[in-house]
Amino acid sequence: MHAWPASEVPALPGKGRDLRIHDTATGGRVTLAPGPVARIYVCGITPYDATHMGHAATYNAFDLVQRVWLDTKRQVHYVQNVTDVDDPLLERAIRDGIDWVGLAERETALFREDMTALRMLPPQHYIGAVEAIPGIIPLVEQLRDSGAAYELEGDIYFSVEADPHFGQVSNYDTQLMRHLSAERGGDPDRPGKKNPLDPMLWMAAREGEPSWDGGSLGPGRPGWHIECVAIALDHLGMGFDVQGGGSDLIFPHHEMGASHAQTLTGEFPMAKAYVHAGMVALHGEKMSKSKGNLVFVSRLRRDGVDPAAIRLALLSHRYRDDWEWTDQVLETAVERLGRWRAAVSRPDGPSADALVEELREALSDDLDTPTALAAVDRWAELQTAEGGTDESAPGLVSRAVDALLGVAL
Ligand code: 5CA
Ligand code: ZN
Repeated sequence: MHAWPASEVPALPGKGRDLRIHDTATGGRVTLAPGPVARIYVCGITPYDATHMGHAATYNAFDLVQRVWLDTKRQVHYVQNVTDVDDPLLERAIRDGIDWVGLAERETALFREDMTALRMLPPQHYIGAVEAIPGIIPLVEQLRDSGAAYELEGDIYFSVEADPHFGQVSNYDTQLMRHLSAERGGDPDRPGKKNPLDPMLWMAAREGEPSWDGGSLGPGRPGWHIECVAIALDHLGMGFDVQGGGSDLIFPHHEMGASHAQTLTGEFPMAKAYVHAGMVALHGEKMSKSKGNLVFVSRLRRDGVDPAAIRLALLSHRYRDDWEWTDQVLETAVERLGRWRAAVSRPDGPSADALVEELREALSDDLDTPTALAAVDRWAELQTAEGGTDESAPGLVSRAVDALLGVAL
């Protein structure tokens, strides 16, 4: 699949700091020191509805990870998937009486537009589940042939016992894992499974549902976790730097994905850090396509809201926190954007060298965006109150805010 156009990332004087980030697996901060090419996989959308603020907040967090790496003069190898065949997508297509392929294409196209408008850097590899199927089949065969997977009425399940490190991404207890498995696409109560938590790798063809020739697996379609593993291993290999997504992906998705990959390769860990963004809520409940309590990026754009203000609204919260979207969050961002734009539109101003370092320090400190915004606020206030004589300052602030925060002033 094609991704979306990249906005330019201005180069800043000096060099950024290495990223210290919270790793779910170890439960603490890790300092990431990637090689010259940092590798990141971020779970993409299931395209059955438009991009909402929760999605945008999560992609914003991983965009910042890349901007910090780029500022350390590294290259970034970024891979993202599109879950363009899965139960929720098929169910929505049936509910609306439309073709599931058309639905996925339409919503993926809208996602690309939203990401472009928000200045999110595009992945180098943007891969759909459907196009990944030829690479998924041999992995499932390998797991089955090595005894790490088994058949149940034509479906193929991964045996969580095959991975000695199973459980080390989420560190959740069995009861919680079982509960979340039932809630998030698993089937812990299905009779005949070796372990209730075992996830499906290959689902045998169902009447009225799309299916693909799976060779020795028989006709069917892939499970959710193996989709991301096949794409990540194909394009990044083991031991990549960051596996990213929202906190609702910790279990089962990222736990199972890590176990699949570790069992397939015999290597550990799949990712050096498992990074998870908090959940954005609306009216007290997690924004979710299934509940329908949504604020869409595209709707705000249609209503004339500047995408830079949407981005500032996302940045005003720390990525790991759960937070609530309100009109006030957006109003504050619109107002801040106005102040910043006025401040950089002058021909000169107070020196911005210290500000660049403050931004670097805040972002390298587990993406502390509230502190980063407060630093720009202070420079803008000083500009308004006293001004300054540094002719390079307004341009430097614009470039730094663009390069490090993805906001075009
Ligand atoms: N296709 C899978 C990942 S392989 C999927 O989870 N798709 S999704 O469309 O449901 O979500 C896309 C991304 O947005 C995921 O990282 C998910 O964790 C994140 N996300 C979904 N809802 C919210 C929310 N309310 N707040 C923050 N992030 C969210
Ligand atoms: Zn995924």
